[in-house]
Amino acid sequence: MRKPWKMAGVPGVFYRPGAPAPSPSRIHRPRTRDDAAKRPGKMKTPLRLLQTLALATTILASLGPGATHAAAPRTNVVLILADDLGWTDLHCYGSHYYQSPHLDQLARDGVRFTQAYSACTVCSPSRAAILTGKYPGRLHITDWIPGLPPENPKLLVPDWTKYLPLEEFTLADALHAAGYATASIGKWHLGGEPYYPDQHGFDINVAGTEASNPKTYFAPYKISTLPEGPDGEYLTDRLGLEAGRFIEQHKGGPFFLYLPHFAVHLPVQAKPALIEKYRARRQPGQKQNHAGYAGMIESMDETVGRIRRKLEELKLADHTLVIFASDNGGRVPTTSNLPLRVGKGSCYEGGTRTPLIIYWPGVTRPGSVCETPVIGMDLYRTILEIVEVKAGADKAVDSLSLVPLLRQDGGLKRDELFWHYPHYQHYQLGGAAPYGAIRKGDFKLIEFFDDMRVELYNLRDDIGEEHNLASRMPAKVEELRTRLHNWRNDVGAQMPSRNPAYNPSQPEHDPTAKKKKAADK
Ligand SMILES: [Ca+2]
Repeated sequence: MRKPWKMAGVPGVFYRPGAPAPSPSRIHRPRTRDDAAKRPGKMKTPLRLLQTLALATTILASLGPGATHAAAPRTNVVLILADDLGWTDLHCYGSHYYQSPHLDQLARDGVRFTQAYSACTVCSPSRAAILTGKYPGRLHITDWIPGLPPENPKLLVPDWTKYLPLEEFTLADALHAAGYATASIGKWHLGGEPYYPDQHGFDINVAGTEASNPKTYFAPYKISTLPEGPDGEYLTDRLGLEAGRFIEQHKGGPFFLYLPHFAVHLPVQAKPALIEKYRARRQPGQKQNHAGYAGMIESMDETVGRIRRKLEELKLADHTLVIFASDNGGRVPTTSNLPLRVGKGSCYEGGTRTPLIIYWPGVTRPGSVCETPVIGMDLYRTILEIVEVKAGADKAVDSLSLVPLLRQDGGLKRDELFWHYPHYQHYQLGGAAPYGAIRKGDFKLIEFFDDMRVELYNLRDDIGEEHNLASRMPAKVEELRTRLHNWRNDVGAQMPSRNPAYNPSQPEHDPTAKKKKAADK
């Protein structure tokens, strides 16, 4: 029988939402020699059991109304982030080539969002946005770190921030302060060692560094924050194992597991058996047909299955929130994001529309689909509201809780989203020149900073952004452009400047220089 003063040591038992967990001293009646004399020894009899339960009830009552539901375990959080996984890269999002049975199951259990966006078309800004609940434009973290400017650009990129400042109060900081064990297992890419996850509210950092991708997915990895695995071990499998280990160690809860996979970022390297499997699945005319990439998706999907099995085994599944997202659109031509236009690094939907699946046990209706536009920052307030931790009004200012959508009892008080990318993606197929964009209702306006031209699309009728309506709808252009400019002023977004050394007789960049190639295995 657990003694009442030991119950205080069980995280969450006496927790009240919005307040720190009471210290053991608050409920631990000091033991005296007199007490010891009265104590009849080990509590074996039903009478002693009833007496102990009565005492526990009295203690709970003394803690006030917030403690009445305190016996329920606090909700754990598992946030799995894929890298560069495109909108149609899962079977449950329409792929007929890639297989993702565990994520498909997660979608059957929870809510699948069809208009979820990343806050940026590349890695670091999107991750910073999720972790801070702020737009990249506000953070001044607007490109992947450190970025790669072209040789002869018309515009010079602003002096942007190449790390996640320690002053930022991250999602992990918030959960850690509320008593959560916190782990970042996987890619970080938000600055060097002074800005690693352990400086941002995470108790544990496994494999997180300033690097944008692993040199190789097969051990030896040579990642300074990851103890080396046996030769040939596969990195995605390893991260899944580390995640399982963390859950096991913190099964008493509550915990926050942030699992930002390196997959499916370059280099494209999959396990040989999976490459063989997907080579055999190729059909003529398929837009998605990269066997190595398919194998990477399957391995990542398998970690989702392993984690969910672990949660079941440990009887944690009914109070563990599971979220799956991607940090930007799929890279072309490795994959195809059709019907969306191009992919990662572009200003079009292929660059920022991503999968998002949320499973909140007991709340989300199995197999639901949500078509409301949402964005990466929203995860911050969504998670905190679900786990009943308050976020101050000055925190996560660009984040909106998705709880009304998850409960299906309301909408969002917002009909516009913004993107700000004062950089170049000259090395990416279909990549962007400096731009800003707004989506308001069904319309999306893109403004290109080199000459301030605009493009306007109606996404409801034209999801592939093939028909630029700007010349036909000047009033709509003006409305959205004014809103976009006002937003930029409000958040203090940095703009690029004219490059006095720009040579118009030369191309802005040499397309063959520093070209990134996928290793087609
Ligand atoms: Ca990425």
